[in-house]
Amino acid sequence: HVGPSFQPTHPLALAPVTAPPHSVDGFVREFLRELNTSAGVTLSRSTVNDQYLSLARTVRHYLSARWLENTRKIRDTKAKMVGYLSAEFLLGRQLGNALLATDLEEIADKALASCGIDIATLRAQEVEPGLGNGGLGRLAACFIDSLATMGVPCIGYGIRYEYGIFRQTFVDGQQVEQPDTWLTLGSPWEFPHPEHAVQVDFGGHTEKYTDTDGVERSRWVPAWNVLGMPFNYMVPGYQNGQVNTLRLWSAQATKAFDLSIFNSGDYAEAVRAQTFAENITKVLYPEDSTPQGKELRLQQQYFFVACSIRDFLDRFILDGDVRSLPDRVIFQLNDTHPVIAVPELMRVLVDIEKLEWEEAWEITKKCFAYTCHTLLPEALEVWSTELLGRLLPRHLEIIYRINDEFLAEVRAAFPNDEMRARQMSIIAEYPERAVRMAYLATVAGSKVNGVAELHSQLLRDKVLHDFSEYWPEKFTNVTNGVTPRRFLRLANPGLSELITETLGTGWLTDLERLAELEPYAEDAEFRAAFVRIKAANKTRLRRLLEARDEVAVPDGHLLDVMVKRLHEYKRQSLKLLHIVSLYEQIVTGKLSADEVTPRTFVFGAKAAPGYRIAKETIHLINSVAAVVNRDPLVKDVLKVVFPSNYNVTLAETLIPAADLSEQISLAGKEASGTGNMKFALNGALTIGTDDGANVEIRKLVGDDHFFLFGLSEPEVTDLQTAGYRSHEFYESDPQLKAALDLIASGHFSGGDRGVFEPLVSNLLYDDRFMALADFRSYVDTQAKVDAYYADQDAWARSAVLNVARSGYFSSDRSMRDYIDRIWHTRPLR
Ligand code: GL4
Repeated sequence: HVGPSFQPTHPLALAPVTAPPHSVDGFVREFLRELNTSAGVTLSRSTVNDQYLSLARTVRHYLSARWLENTRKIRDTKAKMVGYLSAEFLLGRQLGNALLATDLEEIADKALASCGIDIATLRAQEVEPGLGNGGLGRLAACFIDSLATMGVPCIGYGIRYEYGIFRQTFVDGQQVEQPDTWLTLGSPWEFPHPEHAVQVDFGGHTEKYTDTDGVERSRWVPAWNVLGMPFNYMVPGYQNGQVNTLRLWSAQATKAFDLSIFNSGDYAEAVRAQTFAENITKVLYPEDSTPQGKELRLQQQYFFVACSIRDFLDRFILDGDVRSLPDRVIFQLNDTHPVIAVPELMRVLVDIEKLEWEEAWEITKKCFAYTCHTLLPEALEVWSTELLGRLLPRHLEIIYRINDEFLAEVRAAFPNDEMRARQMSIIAEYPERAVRMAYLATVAGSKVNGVAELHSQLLRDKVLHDFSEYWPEKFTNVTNGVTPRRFLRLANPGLSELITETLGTGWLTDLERLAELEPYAEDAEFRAAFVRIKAANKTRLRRLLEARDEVAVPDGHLLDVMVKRLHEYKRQSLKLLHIVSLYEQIVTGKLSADEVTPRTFVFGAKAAPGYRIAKETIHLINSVAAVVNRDPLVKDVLKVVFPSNYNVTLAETLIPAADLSEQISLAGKEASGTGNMKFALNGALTIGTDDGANVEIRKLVGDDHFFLFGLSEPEVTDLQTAGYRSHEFYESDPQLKAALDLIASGHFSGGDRGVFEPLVSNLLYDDRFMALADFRSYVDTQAKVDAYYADQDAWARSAVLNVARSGYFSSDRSMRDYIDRIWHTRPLR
């Protein structure tokens, strides 16, 4: 179904398309043509949306020639590719990145200005594709940006959710979720390819049969199917003429499916069937670090990997030699969501391509590698065999056989150790019989990696201990990174310009060169320039929040920012206790307002819609904000700001303005964090625990420029073993007691003690994430922050050093590590 290849006769058709001229006039012409022919309007009658769509399509034209060329080259040279399988790609807005990649920023500015249009208005029109929850999805987007920039062939495979992460609003301080209708005003960045639709089967049963060669085989007799429709997105490298592909799948009803029902005359039933099929990619599960366990979720997972594997074979293995697959691709499993790809590839190789099981298994093991992104035991995905067997009966059979053979190996290696075999089984028996997807990924993957040094160590020591003992060489670490194109160059043009003035060009694709800024930390003039940029970024943020949320951010405050998903382990409540405590001390006269450093506390966080405590925490933050912000006693020193709907777009304005980055998870719980890197790179100082990548940030920027606090991971484990009673911390620390009591008293809930009672009780009698145990250390360290901030010069020095020493956290470096340790792929050319 790729379509006939034919010999074009027109000379123009022989050469690939060329990009429009890189000039203001060329750009204007192209833009007006788009406006007239695609949008079908004249400039004078066009809306902002018409103009935005036409601008996006114009920029697209500059990329497509390179894209087609790149894809052809990958096919012709049979280069080994990375197949990045991810249920989430949290891309953020595309326009700015595309303009940067094509070096069209100035030209587009001038071109639009000459048409009487302010490009900023059009940029603001773009709705970001929120096809992810948080760090995991954003990481995937950073990785594909880096691979394109490094010229490494990669195809990202994922899901084109019709509704991405919900739009968060607050009603009376409580989170209300609204659908994210990101597609309604047009989606100029995607190329749909209905002719490449792939059929995906579900349900039914398996049966044994004797094949024509006399071999006894299993086959799947599915009960229903849907179509996977691909939408391509260009992934441009930074000014290098490389463009990779992101292919997202959308579910549609198959013709055969509804036609038969139509023929039977049941129109309503036919339409219902269509809706049923399309439901598969309707909505992103707004769950982060907690698996949903819902049937539709498994359907999504199988749907996109089945499409992707079929697609890869059809498009890149043109000679049909599936044995060459390991030379052509390594599929990276972004957490366990795509792990059903393992039995799917086995099924394709054994049932369809008729390879022997052993050979198929050897191929499969070479084609996959697995990244684990969490340590929370409750976040590790398991699928009940009941559900899996019902939806994917053949896959369950295959998983059983993989497990049988694996356990036979384990038993041979450790005779008389049945306990070990049971612990390592891919099939869990309690509380129900279920497939442990992380174990399946570990058994099948050529490599298993964690996402920061501490996390990888804990994976080896705890979560996957038996496996790391059995296959020590399988385990490795790759510390996460972030793309400096989006999170420094686009988000912080002022700082980027200062860096370029100081170091020349080239640093943006070689971020370790930021180290050359070190000496400038001692340069008063450079520091002054840095401080001016920070102030300008704060002004930019102030204007945005005023327009976006109608909140006023005071001038001259220390800007303290905590932005990330709302989760107990991340401990927004610890931050909140600090604020309440300061407030309580000031209003009771224990602390004089002019003793505290004026601060604005900014939160940004979405809670999973079904996560009660998280939603109550949001309510409490908003309620504290309401009281604190209107109390004249703290008017000039404390302000709490919680803009709703934190997303990539808001992050791009918030992070460059921050002075202090809050990375305060309980040690051992945050696998890596990536926001922590973005803040450091933009010159915020971190207050943080020894957790995730904080450990590496602190090592690199130095203890003098990082505010460490709290229990270490081994201390957490010890305290847990000894028996943690949060109540004791409450009883023994009057400051903590006063803060909690104030919340419990109903002070922030109009006198109603019931509203936040569950939250307070949870902290007092459970406190799984030891917020109370770390309170003392946290507030003492915050006092050090205040004192240090009083010395503006010292603070600026530290901020500059944070920038200079964060080059390691470029996702380009992460990609090099994946290539060296896991993928062994090479750049094109
Ligand atoms: C996460 C981790 O929680 C986060 O620490 C990490 O930075 C990110 C990318 O590796 O992956 N895991 C899940 S689940 N969601 C995340 O954001």
